[in-house]
Amino acid sequence: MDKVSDKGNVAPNDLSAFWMPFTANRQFKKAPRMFVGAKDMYYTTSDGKQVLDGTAGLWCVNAGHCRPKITEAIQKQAAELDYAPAFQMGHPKAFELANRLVDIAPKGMTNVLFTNSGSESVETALKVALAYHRVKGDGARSRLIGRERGYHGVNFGGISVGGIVTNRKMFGTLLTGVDHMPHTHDIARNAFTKGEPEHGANLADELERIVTLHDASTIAAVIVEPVAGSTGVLIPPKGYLQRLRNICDKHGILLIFDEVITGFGRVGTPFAADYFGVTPDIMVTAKGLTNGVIPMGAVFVKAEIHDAFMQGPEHMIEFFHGYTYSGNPIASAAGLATLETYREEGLLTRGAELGDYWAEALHSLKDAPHVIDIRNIGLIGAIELEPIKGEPTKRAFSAFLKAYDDGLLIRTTGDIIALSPPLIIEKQHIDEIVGKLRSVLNEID
Ligand code: PXG
Ligand code: PLP
Repeated sequence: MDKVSDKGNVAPNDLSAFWMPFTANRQFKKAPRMFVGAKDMYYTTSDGKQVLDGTAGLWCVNAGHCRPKITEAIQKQAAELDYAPAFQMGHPKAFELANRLVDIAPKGMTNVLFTNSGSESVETALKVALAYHRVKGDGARSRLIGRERGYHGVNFGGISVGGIVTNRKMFGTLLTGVDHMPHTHDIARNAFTKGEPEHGANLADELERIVTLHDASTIAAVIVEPVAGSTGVLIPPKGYLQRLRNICDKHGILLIFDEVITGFGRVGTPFAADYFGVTPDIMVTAKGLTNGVIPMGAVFVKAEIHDAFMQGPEHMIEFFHGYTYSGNPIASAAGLATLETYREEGLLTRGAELGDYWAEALHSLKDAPHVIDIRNIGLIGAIELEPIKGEPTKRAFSAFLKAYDDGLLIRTTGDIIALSPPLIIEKQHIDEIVGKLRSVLNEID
């Protein structure tokens, strides 16, 4: 294949070898979209264009791009201690990062396991939940409950509890002993709601139905995204998460929040658990932990869970799980510098300050062509489009391509446009996003 661009000196000249993730490979390779640089709110393309980042990369660059403190921390760490074995050895920054994370975590979450991605964090959380019941002598609790339209990464545990048919159907029987609750998306009753929708808290009672079917003594954990991101920003109905918490408490079931997207300020509080006032037993994070710059995830657990494992002879490994790169020094340094940047700039609560402006701006698109719903929470937004008859996803994908041409990066899933800009966003960028979206919606079929 031909060289992509004469100007972009880092653009590769052969695109065939890289089998790209979650990408229409053939379409992309015919008309590639390449980023070669980034600063704060903008990307630079290989043909020298500026593109406003409406999605914080993939929901991860919460502090904006190429932030000096993070860059310097990575450079320094790479020169000082590049790698330390993760098993039976340590290095100070991993411990320091775990402490700083516990400082900002919901009260009661006292321990952290490190991973390298959201998908690995999910697998880790599910394994902790299953093993916790075992160490407590309650090993019959082996069922896992997820939810329709849930996204929990792409590994086997995650797609088993996940609720996206395209991510599941190719891969056989998956984990057994998994059930799914219904999703909470209800446009008929909740369209154009700002923040949490009124209708649907009763859907949490479906968990009671599942408990009645299998008996609580067989159920280990329930995993949900507090706000489902990947399947198009599904905001929980008022009272729904509290109801899930109550049912889990009643039956001794662990509640896992997958905060890979909602963590680190996305909804205007450090974690969605803070926003909704509901604390899970286990909390799954990644993405914003290192501002997306170095792969890293973290799984938070309550003291009771951690402490349950700390028994038996002291020379014995307490939990047979971990990754070569758990708490990697450079990732740990990036995480510390990221948390420092969030703290200095108040980014973990900036979504609350800007949330109203963001909501009004997005909802001003209510009368634009094709729009059937708009929803928002913190600095997340979604615009749902009427699908073209017989050609689902096509309209939103055209919007994505048109927006990119116009200098705006959006994400689409199905016929939903999802927005999640870096938390350093200013009002003028919000106006730019909405202005560009209006012209995109006016122009697409
Ligand atoms: N859980 C949740 C809730 C996520 O959103 C993962 C787990 C998996 O994380 P990793 O790091 O393994 O990708 C995610 C990731 C999108 C999009 O645009 C969403 C994700 C990733 C890429 C794109 O919807 N979410
Ligand atoms: N496969 C093989 C052959 C390995 O030796 C290892 C780790 O030692 C793994 C997979 C797991 O790799 P990671 O620890 O990076 O997840």
